[in-house]
Amino acid sequence: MSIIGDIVEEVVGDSDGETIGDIEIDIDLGGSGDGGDAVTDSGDEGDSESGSGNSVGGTIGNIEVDIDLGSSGGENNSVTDSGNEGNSGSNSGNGTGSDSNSNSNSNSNSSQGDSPKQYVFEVDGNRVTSMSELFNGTLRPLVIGENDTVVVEGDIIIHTTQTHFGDHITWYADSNKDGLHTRHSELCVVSDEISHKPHTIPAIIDILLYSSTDKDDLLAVREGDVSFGGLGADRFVVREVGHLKIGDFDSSQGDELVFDLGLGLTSLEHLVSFVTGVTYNNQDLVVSFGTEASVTLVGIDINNIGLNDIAVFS
Ligand SMILES: [Ca+2]
Ligand SMILES: [Ca+2]
Ligand SMILES: [Ca+2]
Repeated sequence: MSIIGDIVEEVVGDSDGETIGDIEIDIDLGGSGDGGDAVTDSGDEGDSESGSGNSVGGTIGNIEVDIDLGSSGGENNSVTDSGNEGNSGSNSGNGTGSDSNSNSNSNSNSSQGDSPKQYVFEVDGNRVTSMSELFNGTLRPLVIGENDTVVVEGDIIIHTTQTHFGDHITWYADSNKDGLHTRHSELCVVSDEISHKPHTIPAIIDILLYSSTDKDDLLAVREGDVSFGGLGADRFVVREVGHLKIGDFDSSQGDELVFDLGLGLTSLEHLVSFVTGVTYNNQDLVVSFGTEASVTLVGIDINNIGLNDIAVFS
């Protein structure tokens, strides 16, 4: 079954707070290194494989992760991060992309590059009659379903979707008025009237932004946009199963990766149990969850990020 199926089954099935049994992930990506960089992220003994190449090992509760990153390391560097201690690594100005988040529409047609995903709306009065997204230079129609309401309010497009927890609202803006909108912010409005299983509704009920400031931001991480936090302790909130990318994650600033999917994830261990692969190439860390989902942290120092930079709410 696919990873998504697993997650859905976990939520829809008999997930009454059951604990995950012993789960061991041991992935060797076949590196050609002759030394191992052992990064141990817990007080417990990791599963110390003898494979060559760089490896990340850790034990989280009953779950062991021992992943061979397969890069061509030379000498043995051992970094131990004990439990919940902060990562105290020195960060040498990892400024990747921190200046490119000005939310200006570049009119680029690329949906996969660093420019934000762009949308086109057809409007009749205050009502949006159709919406599409620009993908590889062509407009791809998006369905406005019976659970969707899309309206115009001034210069802003407001898209409200009724969900199992209440309303999800996305605001779109076209600051340079070229007819191409980008996502500005989003909000989950959790209904009081519906009873929910724990962890199946979003925990964060504040507005998430799609562009950053130099202060501490709460940012949406969505497929198609590269999320930038800029300066400050930013919380990158994952709300979507998809291929996600963060352009300037910086643990030393207090940045945090937050999973708030509403899919029934109960803990960090639970999330880790769905990890199928980790790669670290050219300072990009890619964590895969099957073929349908991944999180890429661009330009990070592997020694300066740990499991304590991640929070799991739902
Ligand atoms: Ca625009
Ligand atoms: Ca910020
Ligand atoms: Ca930051």
